Amino acid sequence: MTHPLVHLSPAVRDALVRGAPVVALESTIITHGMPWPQNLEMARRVEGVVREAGAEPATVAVIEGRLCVGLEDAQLEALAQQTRAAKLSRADLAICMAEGRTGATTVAATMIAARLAGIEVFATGGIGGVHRGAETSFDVSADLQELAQTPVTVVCAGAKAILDLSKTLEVLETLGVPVIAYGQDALPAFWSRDAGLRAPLRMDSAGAIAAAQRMRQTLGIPGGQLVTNPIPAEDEIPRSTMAPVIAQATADAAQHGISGKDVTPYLLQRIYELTEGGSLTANIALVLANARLGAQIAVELAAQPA
Ligand code: PSU
Ligand code: MN
Repeated sequence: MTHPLVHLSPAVRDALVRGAPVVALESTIITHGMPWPQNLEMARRVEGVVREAGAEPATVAVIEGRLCVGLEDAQLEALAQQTRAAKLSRADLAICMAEGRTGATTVAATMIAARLAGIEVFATGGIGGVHRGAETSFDVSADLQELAQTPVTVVCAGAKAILDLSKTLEVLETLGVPVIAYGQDALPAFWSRDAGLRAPLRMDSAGAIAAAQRMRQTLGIPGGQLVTNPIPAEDEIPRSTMAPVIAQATADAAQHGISGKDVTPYLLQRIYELTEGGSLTANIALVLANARLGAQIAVELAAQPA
């Protein structure tokens, strides 16, 4: 079930062999999404939350060419301190491995690794999507294509509010990706619970999400599901507070000529500065909530074998 080139940690291997629930976790959020040392603290707490909810966490990264699914704590710590880890999406994964380098996986690359390992659920903060101004920049994240192809349910807090959320929804619809709001009608917008847009689909339980994934599999429809889980109310930053901050960060990125893979990390860092750390506190809270829901879905999937 697991591809021979995937290096499983002993705990993840044991869980997969037993058919126990496993949740994949990405690492770009550690190396390119949050500053040291909060990134390490977040990564450890996320793993703890997954375990508490009855599943095994499997953080994914390429370490000296090895595609690792499940990291030991020392590996997690070393990665969190890496300042030169590459940001790996679908386009870069194989090259990083072939050259024996170290890199952190984005949503797209983590989905690929999860599929190769036989893991069906993945929890993160926010996915990439269609950037503002994409009509001229053509900046559309490879995460969207991956959701259309790779059969993994991804739990996030909505597409990051730095994106053009309406265009992101349109592309996901074109690609046939179900976008499910968890427990509410509105699409969540990462730091805020409501993007001001209605989500295409709504589901209210982990069991229903798991059953939908099984049905998709039975019908032979490729690709995954996107579950958007609103940030807990007590941790949210209202949309009206974030709007000018995002506008400022976006303008700064344009002024500095930031493009390609650097756009998302630049915006997240700039928003962290502009909110004096407030965006990071919210970001950590929403990742923890997503890890919990991801684990609940993994538990349901394990109880509903294919
Ligand atoms: N959300 C965050 N922090 C991040 C990312 C998302 O809060 O660092 C990362 C994810 O790994 C996502 C990637 O897959 O940004 C998208 O990058 P791009 O827009 O270049 O595809
Ligand atoms: Mn991009």
